[in-house]
Amino acid sequence: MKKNKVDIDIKQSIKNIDAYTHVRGESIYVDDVNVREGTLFSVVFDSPKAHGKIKSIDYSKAEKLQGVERIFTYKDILGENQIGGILPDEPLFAENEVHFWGQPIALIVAESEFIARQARRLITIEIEELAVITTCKEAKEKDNFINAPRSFNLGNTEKAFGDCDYIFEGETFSNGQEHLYLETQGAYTEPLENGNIKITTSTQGPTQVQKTVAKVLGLAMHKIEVDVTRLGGGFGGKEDQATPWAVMAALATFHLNQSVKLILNRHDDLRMTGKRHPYESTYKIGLSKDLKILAYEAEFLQNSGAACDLSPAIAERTLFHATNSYFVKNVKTTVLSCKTNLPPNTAFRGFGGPQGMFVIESAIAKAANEIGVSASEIQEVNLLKENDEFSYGQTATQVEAGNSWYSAKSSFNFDSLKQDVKDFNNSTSAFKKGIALMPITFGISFTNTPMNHARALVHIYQDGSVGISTAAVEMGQGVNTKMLQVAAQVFSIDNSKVKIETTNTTRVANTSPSAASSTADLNGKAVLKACNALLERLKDVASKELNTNKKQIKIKDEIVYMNNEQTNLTWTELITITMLKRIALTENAHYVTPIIQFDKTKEKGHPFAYHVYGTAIITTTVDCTRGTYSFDSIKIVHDYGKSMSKGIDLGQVEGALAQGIGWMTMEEIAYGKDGKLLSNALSTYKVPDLFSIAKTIDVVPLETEGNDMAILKSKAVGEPPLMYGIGAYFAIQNAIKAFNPNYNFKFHAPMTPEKVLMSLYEK
Ligand code: LUZ
Ligand code: MOS
Repeated sequence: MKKNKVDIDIKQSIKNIDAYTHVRGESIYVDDVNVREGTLFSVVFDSPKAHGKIKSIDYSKAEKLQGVERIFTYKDILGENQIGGILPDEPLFAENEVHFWGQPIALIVAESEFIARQARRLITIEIEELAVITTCKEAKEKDNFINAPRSFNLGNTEKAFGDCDYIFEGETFSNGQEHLYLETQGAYTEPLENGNIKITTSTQGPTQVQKTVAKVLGLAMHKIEVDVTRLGGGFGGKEDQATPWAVMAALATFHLNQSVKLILNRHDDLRMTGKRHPYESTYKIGLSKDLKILAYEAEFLQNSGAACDLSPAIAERTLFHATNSYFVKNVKTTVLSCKTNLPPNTAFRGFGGPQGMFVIESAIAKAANEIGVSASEIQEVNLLKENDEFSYGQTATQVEAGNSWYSAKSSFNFDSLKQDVKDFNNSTSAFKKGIALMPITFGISFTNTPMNHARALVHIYQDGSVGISTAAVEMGQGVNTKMLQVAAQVFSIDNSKVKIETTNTTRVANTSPSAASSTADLNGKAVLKACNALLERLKDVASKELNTNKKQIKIKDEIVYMNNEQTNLTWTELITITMLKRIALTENAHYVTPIIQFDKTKEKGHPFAYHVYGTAIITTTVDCTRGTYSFDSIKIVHDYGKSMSKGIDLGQVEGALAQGIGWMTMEEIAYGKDGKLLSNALSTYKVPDLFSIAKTIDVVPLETEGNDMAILKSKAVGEPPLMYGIGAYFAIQNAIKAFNPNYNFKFHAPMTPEKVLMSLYEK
């Protein structure tokens, strides 16, 4: 095997094109937009109870407050009071009932946000309380589901369990996770002539906003223009849940014919928005003597919250990733989307995949502990191989599960790391170390096949500069930089000649949200297609101009070459000539992912363009007096394909890793039995900081051919590395076990210091 010790040279790779304005504080977010004179400001009045009937609401005092313009409720909606994307089960404003604490009831519009907030305190509401459900177990007992269960099956588990030498069963819990985008949800809406409305907002899904505003306001979609410059973070939290705020502001603009701003403050955002879905799951795993997993069953209870949102799609991805990087011949997995009185939970980096992977990793850890081997032995013998079948029918090809695993073990000398941990544990008692390996396999494409499309609109202006519009939303992940690279590379022009325009529904329409790690692939391929079409056109013009065959023409570094020899014709001159010949310098391209399909009636198909692989080795040290822990090192071999933007991709790996570790170890969302969010501030909700991650992080690219379905063979990188964080959970478990031989492995994430301390001294 090749040695993969190729360090990323960030200096060599392109800088994120937003870096300059970011560090100078000049990047524009929704709250930075220059507002028009007379702009009004608004706050949302939300439910102070998790479940009940609204008996009465008194707005009169609030309405009389000086500076309050108007209060909008469901009664002001001329279209449909409905924002549900998959199922129509979510009103914009509650009518007669409330289903979660923080559910929007009204929008208060005033001369200033301060006045709107004062007015909110003057509203009184009387609610007849109904029983509150916060857990999946309760919802299941009461048959409270969002939709019908889904099951993915392969082989025959019942029969296979009969052949197993070992069978283990257990329960797991993984908690939700707050997105904590730096930029909270918000929108700024402006009236245009003839009742048209322009919306500037922080959404991953501009079309979803446009469509929903049109539906709620009872207008045609062409009356609504949505514009997105960039997001201060999304992480899935703005795939669907950026929509309601834009709709509310647009509703006010529609009625008042004035500009309206709505920016949630952090408390309001934390309380009113949904998060990663908590899961309560059970598993049964069967192995042979030689540690092959012969059968695996799991039932996933997803805490969907009070409305559907994206829950069914997220539940589906849990099933897609239920066996992570392993080939299991007999699989039976079921997911139930449980309706509870929490805010509707939503997309979050990984989209249900991490929740599924945590369960099989728990099952493996449990089996290893009971059998008396290390988990890595079980992991290793079950790794996915070429042509293995996933439970959903897709055949695994270009598999890098084994490659990344063995590369990680050899590049980082796993055996000696393991020995170091052992030696350390033998020599100290107040501190213990733990080590774990975490392989990942993540499918790339929206699992809902019709969503896998994108468009690009490319203008070459007559001075030779280029403007590009796509459906891609920049949310810090660097997608605009990648789009720029594609165009600059195809035309062979300087990066400074290319501008990436805002994401706007009048320039690129009917778009899928920027999500599923697929944005650079889908939009990049569209840019590639448009630029290639323009290039062909330009080569035609050049060949005529130079009296030669088009095949002899090449453009390199803004110079036209003929037979590989430099000519006097420059890029800019060629553009001028093309313009004078009245040939179009604009192209619009549409890209759809080929091959993919999925049949939900059979639960079989080929849903993913390709998979991303990798393996992490995580080492932790637990302070056995305090229950605190730190991570000594995280060493990763990651499958980037042929990375086109190494610095950006490394940033994605590091950021996702931090977020995964946060989810697994410290971020503890807490709701009271009454459905009130208790972890409602950063004083009670701890997210990773610089010290929480690891003293050293090494990320080594796996040298592979890349994949043709990936943009320039540079594989999707947004979500997959989050799941390396799952290894942190198991490293901690192993350290606890080294201290307390009586410890019974628990699979209840996050593994907070409090839980670690209890576990260290458990009898
Ligand atoms: N969003 C979505 C996603 O709508 N469909 C998906 O398959 C998906 N996967 C990951 C993240 N967001
Ligand atoms: Mo998503 S979790 O918005 O890619």
